[in-house]
This record gives sequence, structure tokens and C-alpha cells, in this order.
Amino acid sequence: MPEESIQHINFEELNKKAISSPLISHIYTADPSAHVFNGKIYIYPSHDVDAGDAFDDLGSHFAMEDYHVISMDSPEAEAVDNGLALHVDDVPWAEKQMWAPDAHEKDGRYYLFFPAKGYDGIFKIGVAVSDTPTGPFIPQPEAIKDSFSIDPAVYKDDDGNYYMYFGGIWGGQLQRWRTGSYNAAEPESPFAHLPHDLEPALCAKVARLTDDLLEFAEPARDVLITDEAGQPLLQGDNDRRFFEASWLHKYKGKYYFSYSTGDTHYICYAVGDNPYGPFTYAGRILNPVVGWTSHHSIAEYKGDWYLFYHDSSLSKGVTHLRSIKVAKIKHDENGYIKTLDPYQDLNVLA
Ligand code: FUB
Repeated sequence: MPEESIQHINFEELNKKAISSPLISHIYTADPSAHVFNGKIYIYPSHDVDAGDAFDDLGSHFAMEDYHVISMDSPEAEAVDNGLALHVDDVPWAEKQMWAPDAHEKDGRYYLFFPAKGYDGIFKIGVAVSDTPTGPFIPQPEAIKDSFSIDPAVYKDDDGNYYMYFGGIWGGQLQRWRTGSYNAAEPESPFAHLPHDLEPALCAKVARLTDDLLEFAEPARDVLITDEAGQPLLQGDNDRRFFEASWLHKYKGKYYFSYSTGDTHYICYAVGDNPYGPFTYAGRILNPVVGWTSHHSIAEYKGDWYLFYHDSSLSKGVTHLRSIKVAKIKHDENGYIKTLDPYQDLNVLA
């Protein structure tokens, strides 16, 4: 939702109609990556702050510096803030903009995957390690070799392999890597280097991780999303094409790749037969929330499925001050996910 359209919203009404409330309200949090470790829910969100940077299409106003891990005994339980888990000042290669992270567990150790801009202004993805799911996490001295762009999401398949999905266009810089190296031309423009509207859309990326989860085990591949006829979605298909916020979950043997359409503000999904795709576009999971961005994760808890997402209702529409939320989702008998409206009455957004 464009920032200018929020001026007219009655937030008291909107919060009454919202399908869920902020999980925590003493700090702003966004981009919730949720996992169930040892029967408990752990959420790895961005920690939003107001650093005073002006709104722009490169996302300069998202000037986050650290991460806090949020835990819950169940989706209905109180959410607990476990304090500082990692600060940008402790990451040797990173200068700023600690954007959407994710985490995973292997052999009793926990791995926090996070994007940040280096001192050269280029986003890379780093790893930090802890003996507990809540940290503090100790960062690796360098970013993951050959990593780039933003929004890592790590999926563990049933065979024990871990895959990282990542990428985001505009301020996430994915479009600058089309030739395999960073294209620094036209540095201020979020739109330079994008495909034309009738060309295949830019794809998210996926790479299997090494056994120690610290590096890519292979060059990153495209996460291709096609229409029902098997044709790649086009860049101008703004309501359906990938923008940012990758996530993967598996349901009844099928791989569900979900993502944000960015400037059209939908969380959509596509279904495939293996972790690499291709994935066939299948529909929308979440309609637009208050605030420009929409970013989610999907987790199963005791046989039910939950969408973790965010909106800017608590900050009364401030784009970069968001709050994480959770709502139940359902797959129907054919595996399709029923679209959620974040507010029961869409007129509250008019
Ligand atoms: O939180 C900063 C950025 O906003 C994330 O990396 C994007 O996915 C969007 O939510």
C-alpha cells in the first residue's frame, strides 16, 4: 500500500477489524521468519527503528541495526522478547541495514542468516552461530561467499539437505546481479537494470547449503515461477511476479514457494515438485496490509498451519515501523491456500 494512501485510515476502526493483533508492542518488528524448534515457536524478525532516514524506493528508511528473537510456547501464548541476539557493530563485514533474517537448527546449534549492506554499499548475506535458538549469535568474519541481495529463507528438506532462498528487487539489488556480478551503474535508481515488462520476470535464487550451513554448496539457481501453461511469469505481471520475501514450506509432498509482490502488496505462492522448482503460480495467501511492505513465513504447529506476517497498524501506518502478527491458514482438499484478508472489512482501508 503506497504511503500516501494511509492518511485517510481510521486506525481505531482498522484495529477493531484486524484479524490479529501485534504479537509484541514494546518494540517494532517485521519480516517474521518462524520455526518450531523442540516444540516451541521461535520468530526471527527484523527489528524496526526510526533512524530518521527519508522514505525512498531504495528502502533507505529501513535502517535497522540489530536482531531480537521472539519466542512463544504456542501460537496463542504470550510472545517473549529474548533481547539482543546480534548487532551490526559485531559483524566485521557489515555496515548497515540489517534486513529480514531467518534461522535454522542443525545438530543442536542454531544458525542466524541475515542480509546487510557492506561498506561498499552492496547487500550480502551472513551467518551467525549460537548454541541456543535465542542467541546471542557469533557472526562469521565474512559474508557467505558468492551471496548477494536480501531476504534469506532457509528450508530443511526431509532428506536433511538445507536450501537457502533469497533475493529482492529495487533496494534489494537483485536486478544488479543479472550478469553474475554487481552492476554499479546508475546507483541511485531502484529501477535500473530491471527486465522490460514483456521479458521473463527476475527470479528469486536458491542454493543448497554446505553441511556446516556456513556457505553455498553450489552456484545459486533461478527459482522459476510459471503460469499454468508453463510459461515464465513476465516482469510486467506486477500482481503475480516475484519481488522479495521468499519462503518455502512443504505440504503433502509438494513444495510451496511463497513471496511478496512488493509494489502490488500481495503475498502469493507457487507450487512445485522439488526444492528447485519450477513452481506453478497458485494464488494469493494474503491481501495487502497497512504499510508498504508485506513479508511473511509459514509454519506448522501441532498439525495446524500459521501465517506469520506484519503490518504498520501499531505505528498508524509508518512504513518502516511494523509489527509482527500471526493468523491461521488452511490448505483446501486440493492443496490450495485460502486467501486471508488482514482486516475483516476492507472498507477500513478506503
Ligand atoms: O525489512 C526490510 C525489507 O522490507 C525486507 O528485507 C523486505 O522483505 C521488506 O519487508
